[in-house]
Amino acid sequence: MSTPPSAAPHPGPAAPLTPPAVTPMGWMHTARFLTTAAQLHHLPAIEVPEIAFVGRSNAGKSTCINTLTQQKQLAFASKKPGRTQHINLFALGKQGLTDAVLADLPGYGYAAVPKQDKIRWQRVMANYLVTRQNLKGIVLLCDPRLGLTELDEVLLDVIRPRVQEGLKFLILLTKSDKLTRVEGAKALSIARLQAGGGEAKLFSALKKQGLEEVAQLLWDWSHEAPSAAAAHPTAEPPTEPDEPHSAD
Ligand SMILES: Nc1nc2c(ncn2[C@@H]2O[C@H](COP(=O)(O)OP(=O)(O)OP(=O)(O)O)[C@@H](O)[C@H]2O)c(=O)[nH]1
Ligand SMILES: [Mg+2]
Repeated sequence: MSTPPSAAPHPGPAAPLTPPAVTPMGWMHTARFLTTAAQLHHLPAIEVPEIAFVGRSNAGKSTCINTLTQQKQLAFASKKPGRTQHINLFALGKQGLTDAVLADLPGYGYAAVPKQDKIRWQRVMANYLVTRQNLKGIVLLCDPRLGLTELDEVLLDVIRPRVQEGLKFLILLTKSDKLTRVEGAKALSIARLQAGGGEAKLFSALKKQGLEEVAQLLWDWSHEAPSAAAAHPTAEPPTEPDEPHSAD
């Protein structure tokens, strides 16, 4: 596991303790808006690792990004599902030294979205997940009270080949403040089985549960030596998925 660099790499025995120049949480806090795109070809080609936040509408993707970056309104979070309708990119790292990018993707499964828009977004998302060259990791956010839905399973099928080739993957069970300790432990053990080659964690924006762990994980993903397999997807873009089911 890589660790953040220290401000004083070789302090002598008498040197005062110096806090690290960059902690995963400090790194997260450097996030700033980079760009927004309604279509895949509008996304800029980027060299640095990109980490995508995906999941059902209302799962808590934008809130998670705001919590991780310790910024109230970096990503648009809302009680109204379907708030995020573009792919929004946020740069991490000191100004001029961007070393990773977070991508907030529109949620799926929201019943009130017109059918044509649903189909279009499913296609954009699937193409993004399969073809995005610098995609290093995927965080699939899931409300554990609902569990993984059919559309989450479709997404898992789409990304499985890339996960097998080294793409990082985390199922993040959001809103864990709504669960008892026992319910949380049960949801976590189920998600760990479903995560295949990936990991699963509990997260609460409200209680800040899992915050530092997730920040550390994303740091590690972004700073490990590049994997040739993950950087060069071999799969063709998928064909249009089936019509999605409505959300409850
Ligand atoms: N109790 C609780 N509520 C949360 C938590 N995270 C998010 N929420 C709430 O869930 C709702 C949806 O959050 P968003 O972050 O907008 O969800 P999203 O996944 O970005 O939704 P779309 O943009 O529609 O895909 C908001 O009302 C949030 O306040 C959490 O950890 N605990
Ligand atoms: Mg959102």
